[in-house]
Amino acid sequence: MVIHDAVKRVIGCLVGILKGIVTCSKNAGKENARYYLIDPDAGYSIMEFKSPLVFKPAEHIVSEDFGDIVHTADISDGTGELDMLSAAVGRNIGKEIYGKAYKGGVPEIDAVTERMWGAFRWSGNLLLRKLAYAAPIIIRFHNDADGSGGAYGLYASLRDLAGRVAGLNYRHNTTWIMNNSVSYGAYEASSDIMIANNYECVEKPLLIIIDFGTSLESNPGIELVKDRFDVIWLDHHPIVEGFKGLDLENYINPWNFGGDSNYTAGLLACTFSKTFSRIDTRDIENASLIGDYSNFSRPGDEGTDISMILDLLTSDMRIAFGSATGNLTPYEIDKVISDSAKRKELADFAKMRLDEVMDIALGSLKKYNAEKATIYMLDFEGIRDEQSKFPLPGRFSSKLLDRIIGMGNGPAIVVVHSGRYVSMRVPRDLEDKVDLIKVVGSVKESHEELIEAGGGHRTASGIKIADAAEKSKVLREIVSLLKAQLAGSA
Ligand SMILES: [Mn+2]
Repeated sequence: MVIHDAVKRVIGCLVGILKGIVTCSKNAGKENARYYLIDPDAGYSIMEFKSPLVFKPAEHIVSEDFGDIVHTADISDGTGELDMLSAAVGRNIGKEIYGKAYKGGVPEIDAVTERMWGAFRWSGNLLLRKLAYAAPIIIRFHNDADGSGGAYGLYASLRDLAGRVAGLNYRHNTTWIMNNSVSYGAYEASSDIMIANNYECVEKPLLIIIDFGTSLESNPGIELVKDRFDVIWLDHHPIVEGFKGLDLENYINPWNFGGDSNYTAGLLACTFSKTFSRIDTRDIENASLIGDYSNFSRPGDEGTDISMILDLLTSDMRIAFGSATGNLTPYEIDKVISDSAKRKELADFAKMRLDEVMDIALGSLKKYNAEKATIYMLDFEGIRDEQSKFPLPGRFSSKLLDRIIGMGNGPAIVVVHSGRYVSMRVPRDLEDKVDLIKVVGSVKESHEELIEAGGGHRTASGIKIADAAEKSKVLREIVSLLKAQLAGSA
């Protein structure tokens, strides 16, 4: 290798040799600076080192003192070598991507997977390229069993990949963020941009979204990140007209491939991961399917306890970890799931707590008679333990509907509200009469200033009210819209 216009930066002594092209830096110039480098002559394995010297992406360096901390280096412009490096990385990544679509054995799921496989492979390639260059990767997932299950499935698959291929290590610059709302707004986008600003890289940073954001409230966030990041958006919510995420290159939603919300985001993330890892994630998939009441769920089967645990952990980490830390990551989930004693303890606790809250709730319901169904309303505030957020109203409303229907008093719809949040659930056999997406749409239209956000599925939706003082107005409106739909007059 010939070094053109070589510059030498010297401040230290000589130990060994490190050479290659700088692909990425974190906190360059600061005390905790880290650099990532690929030596094209040594395959595509990334190397991490610290240095008080400042290196720019694409610089070709030959260091003579590689002892972890680089103090001396010959530096040349490696821009011309980047294309060759990129091609080599592409070839190596290609070997890790499975050509044939994964089959889990459920024909309806496998048919949708087959149609998505091309999109999965494209996105899988993109993810592995980011790993190869140690580019920053931000993974945001919805804070429920489905979203966190998806993140955990992806994590487990990435861990498997890293164990097999040294150059593709997710640990370098990956950030996991639990998203406490269903939209990807300007706030989320701005904080992701701030994270990415700590890095300088020859590759764009990557943003992965799991199980949220397919509504208009995400448009401002998408506008902010669409040029700054590559984005892989995995969701299964019905797509709202005017949603700008559809223009993203890697927007994958089963609704666009002949599937629907039953193909949950957790299942989607696990199956996407099958492009580069074939570890068994069926228990996590089932946890996600149970969490989102999918037709494909197998309650009682392996993963049932994981679903319950994920419900608990995403609502309240304090119970499991004894601290008030807010951000749940797959590392914490893994600590619980892989410890069988802890796993059983938490699943039992969650079940006990849920039964307790259910008993109180059943004694606190309001009832509204409508044609063909009864509408049940629950003020959830004060029913839960003040200290614990478990169960969250959205999750609880699904379980409440199940229980009420199980009591055999005929068709039912539930509306659970807590603070500024309203959660609604409709059973599948009323699906052709009631459409919650329309209910939410009408409420947004008639009370635009009162609604901060709203959306969801046909049979499961939520609304966030801007001012809690106006909640009764919104609740009255919801009940009258539901009655009208049930009567067939809306
Ligand atoms: Mn979901």
